[in-house]
Amino acid sequence: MNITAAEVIVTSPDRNFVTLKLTTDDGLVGWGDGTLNGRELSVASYLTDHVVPLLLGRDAHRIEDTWQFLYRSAYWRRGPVTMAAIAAVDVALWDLKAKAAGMPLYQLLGGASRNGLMAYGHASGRDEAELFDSIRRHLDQGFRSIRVQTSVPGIDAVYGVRAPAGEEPEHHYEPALRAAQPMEEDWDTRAYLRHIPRVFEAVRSEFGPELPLLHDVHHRLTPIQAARLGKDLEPYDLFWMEDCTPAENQDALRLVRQHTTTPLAIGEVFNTVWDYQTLIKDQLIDYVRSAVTHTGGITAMRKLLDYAAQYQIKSGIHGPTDISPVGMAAALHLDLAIHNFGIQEYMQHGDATNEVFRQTFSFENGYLHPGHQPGLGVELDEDAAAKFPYRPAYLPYNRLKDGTVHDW
Ligand code: CS2
Ligand code: MG
Repeated sequence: MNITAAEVIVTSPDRNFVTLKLTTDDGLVGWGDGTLNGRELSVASYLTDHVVPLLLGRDAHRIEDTWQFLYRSAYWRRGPVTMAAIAAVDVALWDLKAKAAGMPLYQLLGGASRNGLMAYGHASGRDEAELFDSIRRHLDQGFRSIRVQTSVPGIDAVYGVRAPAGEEPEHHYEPALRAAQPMEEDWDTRAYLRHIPRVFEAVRSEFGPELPLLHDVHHRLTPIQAARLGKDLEPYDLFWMEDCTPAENQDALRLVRQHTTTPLAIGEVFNTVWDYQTLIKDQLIDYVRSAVTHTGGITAMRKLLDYAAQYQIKSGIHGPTDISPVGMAAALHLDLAIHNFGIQEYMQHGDATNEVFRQTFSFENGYLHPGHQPGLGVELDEDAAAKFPYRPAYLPYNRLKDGTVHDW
């Protein structure tokens, strides 16, 4: 099964996606996701200019060897662009191998370890009423676990808080602004730390003790501030507190850990197992948040999650809309096969994205399943993709009241 063609497709149905298409001499086609939100074209170039020429003529069955070849031969290891490009190749090769075997990919990873994958959805609101409505809408859609983000009095624009249904179609909420410049938001840590525990107190008293609740801090706190928030949230029994400090300093989590029993999740901006070395070995976290798409694909994620399993640390694979349905399907197959599955993020894609990426995964009663088609179960419709050309888009960023750029 030799690779005869490799092509990079950039399309922007609801947002930008970078997809690798591999074709073999058996006539099979495999798909891989290399989308890096706000920096998409760098991965497209890395693939087209530097990886595609190396793939032609290679045996598509040699997944591990291809991974090691791309990782080690480049000399320049790690980094989001490199690892997203390697992920695109790796996932496309797994798609091909599973199609050649005539099996859904999870079968090649050891078979199903469970019947379905508990997913969490994103509820948010500018005030309590909007937030409660959003939580109810998610419960009606079947979600059994909910991430809670709200506006904060004293802060004008908080990332992750969408306009209510009616003002903005829920499925079309996209955090990256399609514009030539990133949008500026503001930030006030003391206002945030005062407000968030009150929000969770209100949500618990309205929705009861059972509902798993999650919260994303988006890397905005110092270790001692994160420790305080974790402590203040303990009465509300969170499923996790995500990305509480900037991700570069693994030791920051040690201080947080010493002060709170609120479970910790981190890693959506990580690229390799090395970013987790201390966090996992010293048991400073509870959930691994990496995306298959940003961490070198299934080959690398499997090893990372097996390492985490030795320390009772579970998966919480990143699944925002900037992961394409191809990257999402890769996550679902891996989730189904591993023993230490924790939860899967599921932020539904818009209609245009679903038109470009034909999918077989299902969401029923709060549980995702990758489906039973051979391979990943996602096929890109190239005619549909061609209708949506690339448009520059940037994530917002934030500044303190005095104008200082603050941590994401
Ligand atoms: C978020 C993401 O899903 C999450 O947990 O942190 O929305 C994240 O901001 C984006 O994926 C960035 O591209
Ligand atoms: Mg996050």
